[in-house]
Amino acid sequence: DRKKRSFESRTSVTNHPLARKLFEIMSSKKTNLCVAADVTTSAELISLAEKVGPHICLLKTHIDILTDFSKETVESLKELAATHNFMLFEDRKFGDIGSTVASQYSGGAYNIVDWAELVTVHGLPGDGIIKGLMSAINGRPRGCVLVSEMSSSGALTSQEYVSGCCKIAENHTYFVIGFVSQSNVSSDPRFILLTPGVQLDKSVDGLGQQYVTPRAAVLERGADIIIVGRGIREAEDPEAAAIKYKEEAFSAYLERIEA
Ligand code: BMP
Repeated sequence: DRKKRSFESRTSVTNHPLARKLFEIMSSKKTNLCVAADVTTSAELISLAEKVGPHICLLKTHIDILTDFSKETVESLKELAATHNFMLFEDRKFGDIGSTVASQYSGGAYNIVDWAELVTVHGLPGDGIIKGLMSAINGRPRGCVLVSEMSSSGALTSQEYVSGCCKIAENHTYFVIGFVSQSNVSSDPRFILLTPGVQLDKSVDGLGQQYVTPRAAVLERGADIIIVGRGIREAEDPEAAAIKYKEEAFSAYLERIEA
């Protein structure tokens, strides 16, 4: 059962190199925190990554909200990721036919495949989307996380949709390393569950977002990794906040595997 196993022990059950890398980072850095770096300038993005870098396993970006994106932005991010041992995770939420996503992944202004080891993908189009993305990786180690459920109120992700996403993942384990989810969508220890909508002092944001605490995400919803944006970014001291969220989420994880 996924929820009962340590990240370390799950390293050996997956054959995806990036899932292994992520498990190793989580075990060695003792962190299952992903920061959502939803800022609008490269300077803010780099500064946030410097502050939270030592405390995270993943830095999640929405690269298209930057007003000043450049190649230097991703070069700096790659350097920080290497220095602090975290991975770059572009939350692109690809959602189109295979042929289109292949161009979106490897082309345009962002050339996402070049710098983001992991990306998010919707299961909605069916598994052609996986084949399309795979056609653009050119031998590089890359992977994706399927968005199986969403944190926003009124999300249309039914049980049937979730099980469809699980089938896609099971059939494409050489590319899919896990799920964005709000519940225990899979007990397969190979898959990593990432849960957004996590904040300590708020329950909603007025635009549909719904929050749970790090403990609830890990212990009640089955999250392996918590994704935190504004709870950290808008804190007076983002580094201190990152440490707090990291400790809460990692101790909940230890509690879960020891129970
Ligand atoms: P915040 O913690 O500030 O609410 O940010 C949450 C982040 O997680 C955002 O970057 C959002 O795009 C992402 N996200 C989410 O909130 N819910 C989902 O179901 C899937 C997401 O990727």
